[in-house]
Amino acid sequence: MYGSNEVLDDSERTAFRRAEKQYKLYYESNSKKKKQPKHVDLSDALDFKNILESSNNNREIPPGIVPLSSDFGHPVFGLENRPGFYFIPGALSIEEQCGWIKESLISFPQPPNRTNHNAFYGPIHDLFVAAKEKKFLVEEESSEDVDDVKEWKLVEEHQVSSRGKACKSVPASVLLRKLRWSTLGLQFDWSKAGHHFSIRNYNVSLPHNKIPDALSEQAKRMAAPAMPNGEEFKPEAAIVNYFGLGDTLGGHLDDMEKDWSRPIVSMSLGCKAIFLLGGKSREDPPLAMFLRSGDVVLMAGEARECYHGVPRIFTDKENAEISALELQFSQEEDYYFLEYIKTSRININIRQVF
Ligand SMILES: O=C(O)CCC(=O)C(=O)O
Repeated sequence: MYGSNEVLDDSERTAFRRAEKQYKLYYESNSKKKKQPKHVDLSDALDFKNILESSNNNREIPPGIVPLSSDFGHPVFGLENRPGFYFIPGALSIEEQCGWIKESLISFPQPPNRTNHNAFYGPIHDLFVAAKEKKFLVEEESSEDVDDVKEWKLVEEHQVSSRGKACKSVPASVLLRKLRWSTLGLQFDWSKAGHHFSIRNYNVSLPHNKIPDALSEQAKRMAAPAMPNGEEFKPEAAIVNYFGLGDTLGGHLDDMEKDWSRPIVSMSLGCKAIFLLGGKSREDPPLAMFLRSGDVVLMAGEARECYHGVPRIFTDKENAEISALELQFSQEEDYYFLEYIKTSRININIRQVF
């Protein structure tokens, strides 16, 4: 997935790329004051919150949107020309959203789960707590008999200066900000990703824990509208994507799982985003839609062959739409979660691999 983002052959010429550029965050170049984001026309983006409201009030809904009758307990919408795509607006309660945000910051990035920081720093334990406690990750003096093996260790702030100027260090809070992904369950190997003929796949020999039971149960419940009657979704792997201001997820396919009839269950948390759902070719103009905290998207069957990505997240007060989350976190008096999520979005996508 991340490998395919890097493929720049079709640069700006495809319809998908043009849509990404349309929604991406750019700043006004001649703004004398504080950096001003360029205005983006959002009028074409599908808004399932409005669509749900219209549907609940028997008002007309946009053409091509299909309310799906189900005994699921939440309204579910499909798209006429994208069979296998399901949108469940507001599927997660505010408590569930807060719970998954906390897990995504505290326990999901814990080893043996891997994160984008592994390649450089090796496994880091308790990054969120370390950031909260203003700790630093410092490079250990390499022992003489082990060439080129660098070890990094979390230490208190006051211990950094005592190590001398030559000692490399980075605040844990910076690493938390730069956390871009963590992988749960079967580990995805993107070590070879990043070039055209990348050999990226699940690597079953990498040490891993099972998907946590509670996440597995949540995913099974959410997957139901896309599952054949009587069959149960088997969560085996998950990727947690963390987005800060300006972060994007380029158009890609998730094609490493064996059975594409099984859905990918994708949960949105935190700041609102624009999701682009294209077709089977990057030349197909994608549909843009808002993803809010608590929304769940399922992609199964034909929809698994469709390019998709996230060109924008909104962190400003007006557009982020996280007031319910802010209220919940402020009641819990854990301001560090609140501070993080105010300018972030988290996506957890859960997959059946085999
Ligand atoms: O962030 C999202 O909502 C989409 C995530 C996604 O497309 C993926 O991880 O494959």
